[in-house]
Amino acid sequence: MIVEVAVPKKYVEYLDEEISLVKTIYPVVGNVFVVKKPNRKTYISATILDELREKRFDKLVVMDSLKPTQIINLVRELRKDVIDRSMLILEIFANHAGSLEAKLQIELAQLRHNLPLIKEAIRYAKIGEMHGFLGAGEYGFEKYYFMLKRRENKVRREIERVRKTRALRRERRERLGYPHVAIIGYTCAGKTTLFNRLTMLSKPVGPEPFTTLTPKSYKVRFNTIEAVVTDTVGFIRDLPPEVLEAFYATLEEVAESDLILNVIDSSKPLKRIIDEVETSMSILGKIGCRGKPLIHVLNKIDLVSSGRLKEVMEGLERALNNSQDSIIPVSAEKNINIDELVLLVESTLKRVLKR
Ligand SMILES: Nc1nc2c(ncn2[C@@H]2O[C@H](COP(=O)(O)OP(=O)(O)O)[C@@H](O)[C@H]2O)c(=O)[nH]1
Ligand SMILES: [Mg+2]
Repeated sequence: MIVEVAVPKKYVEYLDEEISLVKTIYPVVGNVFVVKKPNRKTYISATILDELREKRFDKLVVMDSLKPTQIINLVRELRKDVIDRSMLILEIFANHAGSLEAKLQIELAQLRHNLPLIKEAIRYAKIGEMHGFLGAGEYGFEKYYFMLKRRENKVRREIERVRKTRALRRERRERLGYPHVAIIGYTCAGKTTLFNRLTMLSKPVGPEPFTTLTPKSYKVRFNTIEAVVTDTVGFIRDLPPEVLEAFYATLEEVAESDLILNVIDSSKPLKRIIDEVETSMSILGKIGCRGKPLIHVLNKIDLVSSGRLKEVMEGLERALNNSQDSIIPVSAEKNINIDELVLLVESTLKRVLKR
């Protein structure tokens, strides 16, 4: 599957991150083009639409929030699937979601996003022309709409029910007997690279004992201690409001962890590093993680000079003033200082387990 990607001008300085978000779901990215001035009807200008018609691709990903009419018009113009940034982010969440509640919250957000689209589609007379739109398949759009509406009500009731049993699940997890380490951080910080680096140290275990956890969890040995490590969805810059509830639901794993590794890209400008760390800490506070053991993993040190690293470490320490959190510089990719990180995780977990 080839996707073409439209990025609004406001995200040009974060192009790498935006493309990396797309690639987590669609590894083959064709062309990326910048939209300078979105157009009301189709978001993308007529000129670019003409260019797109000449190209071979399967899906258009627009990294912005589109109105239902804009999506429908694009689908009609291009006869291809079109998704916007919210839909992409919900797919990323769905890939990471482990708990039933997170899955339901994500489905609810997807339904809420799709219902107005279908309503809009119903307004068009020639609905039959819409190319594979939203997988309506054999259902008429009306029928499809009411089916999704019923599903929405059901999901809402399920969420209520699941919330009541949350405490029960937590207990069950504790009985698994391993401490839990959650890897968080912004897009592209190197969470997955670190996760892979850590899991390389251990034999992967079958998914079966961890079915209550996310699909991205592995058992890792930190010298004398074994722990379950989860590669979380982490933080995405500029989250659309309609996905916030689903986002918080995916963070449940973090809230229930015994130790958090906050991965930071040390090659970013210091101001951005500090802004992101501050936002991360405030989100963690909101989900009840204040005071939970936390290690800031300053990643990608292979890309920065020692002088700059010192500057970043000091800046970060100032920003985190009098917090108990440790800071450790590493390179997950170049395998620098990972042994020290393993030791630090081991000693921190020992302390946690004694409590
Ligand atoms: N130079 C360098 N690149 C890294 C390092 N760790 C990760 N990367 C690169 O950063 C990009 C994002 O990494 P990824 O693990 O997917 O980030 P995630 O979005 O936080 O999961 C990838 O291109 C990695 O190869 C590192 O220590 N040094
Ligand atoms: Mg990742």
